[in-house]
Amino acid sequence: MSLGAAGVAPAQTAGVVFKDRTADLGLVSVGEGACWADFNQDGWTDVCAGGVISQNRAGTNFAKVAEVGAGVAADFDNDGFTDFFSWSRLKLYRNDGGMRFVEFMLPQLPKSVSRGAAWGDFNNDGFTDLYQRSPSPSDKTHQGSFK
Ligand SMILES: [Ca+2]
Ligand SMILES: [Ca+2]
Repeated sequence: MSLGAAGVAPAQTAGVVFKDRTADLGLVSVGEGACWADFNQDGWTDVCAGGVISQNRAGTNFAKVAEVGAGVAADFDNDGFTDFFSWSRLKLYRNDGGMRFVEFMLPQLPKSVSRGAAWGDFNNDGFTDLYQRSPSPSDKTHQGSFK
């Protein structure tokens, strides 16, 4: 077996084959970014791709749930349901009980085009904070309860 430049065997060496099943499973693959989370806590990992959150229906296909734009997912209010921040729309969507996403008011955001975001508990208070990336020096970090 030969190893690549990084010392890792290529996928085909291990017999792993990836097949594009995007359209077969009812998904759209346009837009920027994607994320996976079990938004309705049914044990099946759901997906947000092409700006659409889609529910995994027992591994057989996906059903569109909400159009939310490109973004990142995290449970910002610690209720057990994964929420979603759309950096392309500059909106926070609270997951209301599983598969309903309701816009949640954020503090005033910089009036600019966002280029991404990330979640993390930056101040270690147990609440997930939000970092919003923009091309200006007004990058913002929003903390905890968003009050
Ligand atoms: Ca699920
Ligand atoms: Ca939540």
